[in-house]
Amino acid sequence: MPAAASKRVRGTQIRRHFIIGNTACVLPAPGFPDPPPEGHTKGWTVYVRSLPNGPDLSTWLKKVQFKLHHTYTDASRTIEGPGPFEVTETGYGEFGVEIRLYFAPESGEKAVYREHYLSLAPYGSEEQKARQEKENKIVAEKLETVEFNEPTQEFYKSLTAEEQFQWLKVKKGRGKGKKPDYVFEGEVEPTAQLPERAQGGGEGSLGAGGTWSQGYERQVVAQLRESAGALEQMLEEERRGMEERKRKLQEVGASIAAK
Ligand code: SLL
Repeated sequence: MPAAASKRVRGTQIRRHFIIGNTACVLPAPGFPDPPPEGHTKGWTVYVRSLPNGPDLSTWLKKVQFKLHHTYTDASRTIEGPGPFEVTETGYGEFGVEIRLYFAPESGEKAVYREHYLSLAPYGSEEQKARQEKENKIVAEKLETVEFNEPTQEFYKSLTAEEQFQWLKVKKGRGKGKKPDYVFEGEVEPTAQLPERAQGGGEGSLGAGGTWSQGYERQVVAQLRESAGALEQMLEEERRGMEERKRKLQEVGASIAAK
């Protein structure tokens, strides 16, 4: 049962981006049973993860339930915090994994539902497909968001605490009697926001070294706007056609009445 909700921080929203996705490979492959189970041609891992430079999602995510296809024994797999929140399996077919996210008890928030459709086959351009085949690795990820509206005071405290960035730090120079000196790895400043530019893969590229960025987010938004524009145009043409039909109908009506 969730703990009694403490006072809420009025007028405050805290948003968290995170990743839901899967990797897949053709069997046999390292890390999977060899020979594979009868009829199983693919190995895969479905996961819920922090952004590469983002705060640790186990701050707010306490349990994940993955519901697999009913052909699996024990189709419901529950992973407790701090994770890693992932399930690795072998199989032959794609299906939608039902994912339930459970929040920290002090949040007073109800569990939320997400779905991830497993991608087991190469996708994208011919070049991308060729690379996925060569590396025997498919990565299919999407960016997800949760928003905590007026979080409880206790939850707000952990969502704004420094500890959630601890996982991005590497221990350095642990001398005798010295406290470990933590430094951030890589060049990107840790932040709860998406980075301005993608690391590695360049603007708008994902998987294989590319990461989520504000640049990529802008590109997705621009594409959506473009589609909305095209739809609006189609609607406008429909509207014009309708007016035309209406006018003709009236003409017919008028000529019948005149007879
Ligand atoms: C469908 N996409 O249309 C298919 C279902 C089945 C997934 C995919 C093996 C499970 C097992 C497996 O890959 N199941 O043998 O444990 O319904």
